[in-house]
Amino acid sequence: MFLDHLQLQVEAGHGGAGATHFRREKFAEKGGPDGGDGGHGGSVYVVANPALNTLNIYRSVRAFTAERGASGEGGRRQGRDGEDVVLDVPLGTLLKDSESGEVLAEILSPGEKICVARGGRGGLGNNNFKSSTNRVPMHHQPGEDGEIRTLDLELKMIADVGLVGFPNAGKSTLVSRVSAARPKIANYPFTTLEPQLGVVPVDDLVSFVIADIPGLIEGAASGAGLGIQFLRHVERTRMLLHLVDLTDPMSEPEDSIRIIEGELRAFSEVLFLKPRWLVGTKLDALQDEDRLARFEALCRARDQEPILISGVTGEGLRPLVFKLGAALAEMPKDHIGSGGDRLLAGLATPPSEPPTSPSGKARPAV
Ligand SMILES: Nc1nc2c(ncn2[C@@H]2O[C@H](COP(=O)(O)OP(=O)(O)OP(=O)(O)O)[C@@H](O)[C@H]2O)c(=O)[nH]1
Ligand SMILES: [Mg+2]
Repeated sequence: MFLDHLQLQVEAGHGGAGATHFRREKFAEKGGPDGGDGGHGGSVYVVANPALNTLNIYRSVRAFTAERGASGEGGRRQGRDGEDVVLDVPLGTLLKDSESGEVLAEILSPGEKICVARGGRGGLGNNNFKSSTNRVPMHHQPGEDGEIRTLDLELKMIADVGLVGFPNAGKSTLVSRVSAARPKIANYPFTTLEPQLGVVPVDDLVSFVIADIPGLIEGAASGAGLGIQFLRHVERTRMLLHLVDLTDPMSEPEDSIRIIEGELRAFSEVLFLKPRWLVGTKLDALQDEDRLARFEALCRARDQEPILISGVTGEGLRPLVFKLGAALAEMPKDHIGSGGDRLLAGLATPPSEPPTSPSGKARPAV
C-alpha cells in the first residue's frame, strides 16, 4: 500500500475584541455607547482538490494560521472578519486529530470542504450592554480564541485501475512488469493476501495507479475466500482489468469470465457497471489455439479488441499500458467515491451560525 503521512499544525484566527466607545457629535453632548463588535477569526478548512495526487505541496510549510478578526470600532462598526485558510488535499486523504487519534473525515468527493479549526468569535462592543440601569457601559468583550489542532494527514492512494480475476491468473506478475512494485508471485492460489498498489508510468509526464488484489473465487461476494473486503477496495477505481488465464487446465475462459462477473455483480452494481476489459494472460504458454479463438470471439462479442499479454516475455504489456493511459485520460476523475464517511458530524460541515441577537448580529456566548 502506498501511504503518504504528514502532520500539519493549524491555528484558526483569534476573534477581534469589541470596542468601548461613545457617540461624539457636535450637538449631542452625551452620546450613547456605540462600540462595535469584533470580527470573527478566520477558520481553517481542508478541501478536496482532484488535481492533486500527493501531499507534496506540504513538504516545506507545515503550519498554517488563519487571520485574526479585527477589533470593533466606534459608530457600531464591526471589525473585519479574518480571512480563512483553505488547504487543498488530494482525494483519498484521511484526516485525523493527532492528539486523540480521532478520524475527522475521509476526503473522497471533489470540492468536499471540512472545517478543521474554527475561528474565534468576535467580542461584543459596549453598544450591546446598554440598559435602563446602565446607560454608560464601560466594557466590551475580548474575542474568543481560535481552535488549534495538530492534524494527521494520511493519503490512501486510490487506484485508477483494479485487477480482478481468479487466483493464479497472473495479476501480480502484470503489476511487477509494468510498475516498480514487487508483489509476491508464486504458482499457487492466494499468493497475494492484501492489495498492492503500483504506479505505472505511461510516458514522462503521465502515470496511473494499478491495484493488485487477491484472487476472487466463486462466492467471493458473499464472503468466500479473501475477496469481499478487497472488492470494496476496487469499487473506488476508475476501471477494471479482468485477467483470464488462458492456460488454466481447470477452467475454460467462458466459465472463469462468467464466475468472476457474477461475483462483481453480486457485490455491487457500481462495481459491475465500471468499465472493464478482458485480458488474456500467459500468452507465451498457450498451446490450445481453440481456447484463444474462443476468448477472442468473446471479446469481440462485447465490442472489445482482444487484449493478450505475457508477463514472461513482456508481449502486449506496453500496448496495454498505452491503451489504459489513453482511456483514463478520457475518463472523469470524480466518480471515485460516494461522498465519504463523515465520521465526526460536528466537524464535517462549516461552523454553524452562532445564535443571533435581536439586532441580527452574531453573538458570542456571554
Ligand atoms: N508462463 C507464464 N506464467 C505466468 C505468466 N504470468 C504469471 N505466470 C505464473 O503464474 C503463477 C501465478 O502468478 P501470479 O502473478 O502470482 O498470479 P496472481 O493472479 O497474482 O495470483 P494470486 O495472488 O494468488 O491471486 C506464477 O507462477 C507466475 O509465474 C505469464 O505471462 N506466462
Ligand atoms: Mg497475486
